[in-house]
Amino acid sequence: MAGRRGALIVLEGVDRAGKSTQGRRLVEALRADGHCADLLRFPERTTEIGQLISSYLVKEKNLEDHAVHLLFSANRWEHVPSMREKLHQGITLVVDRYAFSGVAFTSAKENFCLDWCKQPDIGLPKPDLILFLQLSPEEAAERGNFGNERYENSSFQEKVLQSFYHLMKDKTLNWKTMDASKSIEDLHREIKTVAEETMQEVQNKPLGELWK
Ligand code: DGP
Ligand code: NA
Ligand code: NA
Repeated sequence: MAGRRGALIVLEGVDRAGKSTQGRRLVEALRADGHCADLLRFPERTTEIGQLISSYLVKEKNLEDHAVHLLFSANRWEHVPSMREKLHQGITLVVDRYAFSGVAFTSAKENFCLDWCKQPDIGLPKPDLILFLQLSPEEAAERGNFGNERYENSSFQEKVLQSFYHLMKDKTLNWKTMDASKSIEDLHREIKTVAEETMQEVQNKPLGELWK
């Protein structure tokens, strides 16, 4: 059936900005309004590649930095066939982290340039909307301590944030910065409004390819 496609909506932002909560709330609200919507998250830890990534994040395993970058990317690529299929069936996908986290986290390490980091994710389905949940390091700190996973420390997260700001300068992508210091409810309402606008706009437009 030729028809309207779903939108690809990505949530990005620093730790504790509320991406996972907002992703869940958005999918619930869209479904309640009669839309078809699914929630995805990356890394998706349940696949074999995802389990490797998970053991790296919980520090059970050490992996070389380039190798781990490629694993995160492979974890996204292994989901592309099902993502494309769902989008073309008219299902909107809400994705908790995507290639932008991939680039921001690896490029925050010593000796990694943004350009190298982008290469393996070139050609992924291009998001129709990227919501950047903005929260200052001070406000994030008020929401509790970091966990014990790799990357969960403030000096690294500050570098990650700078990489995100750099990626957000790309005007070929539809970035929207959202103030994540608002209440869960207020932020949810704003996110739902922009998500619905995007779903309307893209339904007859082809899905793009990222960074191509
Ligand atoms: P989360 O499950 O959303 O808390 O993400 C796990 C951690 O992995 C988090 O610190 C962000 C980081 N991360 C997510 N995607 C990537 C990626 O593609 N590359 C790297 N290096 N780190 C990532
Ligand atoms: Na985390
Ligand atoms: Na994630």
